[in-house]
Amino acid sequence: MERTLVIIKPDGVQRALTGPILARFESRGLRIAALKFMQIDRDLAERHYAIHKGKFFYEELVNYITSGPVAVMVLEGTEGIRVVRAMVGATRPHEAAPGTIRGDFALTGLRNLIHASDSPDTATAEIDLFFSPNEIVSYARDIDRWIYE
Ligand SMILES: Nc1nc2c(ncn2[C@@H]2O[C@H](COP(=O)(O)OP(=O)(O)O)[C@@H](O)[C@H]2O)c(=O)[nH]1
Ligand SMILES: [Mg+2]
Repeated sequence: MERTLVIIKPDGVQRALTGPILARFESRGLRIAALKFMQIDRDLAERHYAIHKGKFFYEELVNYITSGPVAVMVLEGTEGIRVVRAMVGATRPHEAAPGTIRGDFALTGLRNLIHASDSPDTATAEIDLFFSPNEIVSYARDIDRWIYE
């Protein structure tokens, strides 16, 4: 069982794609361990995107992620980090494969709808940044026995 952090970015919320995107993860079998709707402030954005500080697109990136409300969640499942990244698709929407979230719902530029952790280390750090331990729920669903052998 691996946990990963997903953010439906401001363009995803504004385009009313929060539900359709979340539905894909649920349909795949991933389990929601935490979920909140919020507006990211500049301080949190800078901490979340610290790895990109100094890059030419950093300012634009911070402005983008703080430009409107977002849906933030922790998802869990077998190989959760890799599975979710594969479902998200390539960073540039026009390069994202059909069948991926970006490849099905986004077209151009870097308004790419969604963030997902890219490694176990970043997943741990990002989950920590957005959720306190008591906001993350451990539980089993009745359907899990039909998903997990
Ligand atoms: N404006 C601009 N934004 C970028 C560029 N590269 C990446 N970004 C943004 O920064 C985010 C983080 O970049 P990265 O970690 O490489 O991509 P991701 O993990 O696929 O989201 C991307 O999702 C984009 O929103 C760029 O060249 N220009
Ligand atoms: Mg990234």
